[in-house]
Amino acid sequence: MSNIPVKILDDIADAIHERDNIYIASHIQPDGDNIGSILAMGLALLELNKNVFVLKSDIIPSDYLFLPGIEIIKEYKEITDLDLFIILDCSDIDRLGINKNLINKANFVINIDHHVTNTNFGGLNFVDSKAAATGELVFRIIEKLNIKFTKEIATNLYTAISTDTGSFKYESVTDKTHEIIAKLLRCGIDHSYINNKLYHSRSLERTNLLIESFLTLNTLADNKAAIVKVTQKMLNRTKTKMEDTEGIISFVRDIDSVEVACLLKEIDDKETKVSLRSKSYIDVAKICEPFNGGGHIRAAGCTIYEDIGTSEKLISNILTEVFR
Ligand SMILES: [Mn+2]
Repeated sequence: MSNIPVKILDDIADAIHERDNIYIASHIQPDGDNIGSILAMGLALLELNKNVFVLKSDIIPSDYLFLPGIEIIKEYKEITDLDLFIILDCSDIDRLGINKNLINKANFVINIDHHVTNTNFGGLNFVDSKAAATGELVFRIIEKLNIKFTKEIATNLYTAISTDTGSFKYESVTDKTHEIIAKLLRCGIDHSYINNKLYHSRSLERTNLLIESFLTLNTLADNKAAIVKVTQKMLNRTKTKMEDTEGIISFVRDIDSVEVACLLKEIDDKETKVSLRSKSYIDVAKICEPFNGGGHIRAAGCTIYEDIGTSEKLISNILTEVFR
């Protein structure tokens, strides 16, 4: 996290104080930073007695259903007085999914994010690519607004930061990250319970999917790159859903020789989702660029509109080139 100019925090605080009907949303295919950040922000603004609407843009993975306040994430049929739209952890408008059109209805938009690829689409843009998680930026805003960090808010922020840093292991983690976490621990959160919920709760079905996917493990470039696949057939056999692939890719990256891990997900016979992770020196966001994807240096993704076999060949060729 870089040193944050005081002005942006003041401007955001002013914008929030001036407005009453506040909508909050994040990207499709939600992860822990997304859900933890919108919940923390939503719960904090409720403390200010604002009319707060936390918008659902996609299915919430079951891992996060334990989060306090999860019931405030809802779909709203009719949205009229949109004084302020706060968008969190979302690099561009398209990633808002069904909530994308609300951008035009909103009187004012605040964009808070840490993706390098953020398009600065807001009236106010608080974009810090050095932040390890959007949760760190939400922490700063809640602190600026002088809102008490309740146990519920702190649990959501801990989840946001922990999940986006691989449990504080990634190089994006700074001394400031740990200072924030220390403050959250002082709010009385049960971090052992949170960690059990987040990282030690894999169902047997999901474990079977992990095993099946690893049977497809393919390495290239002197084992510096590794690819695993998940097909619709595997999901059927193991009685799982595509969101149950969450976490598989980190097992691929854990292989000692691997710098780039790749997970290919068969959406249908003309669509493959690609997730990429790197360990220490390859910029995987760059690899996704030709396919209109993006993300972070160490975690990125894209969609290839080909069958999974063809997609594997395309990605394999690029990875071979990258390590040549
Ligand atoms: Mn994030």
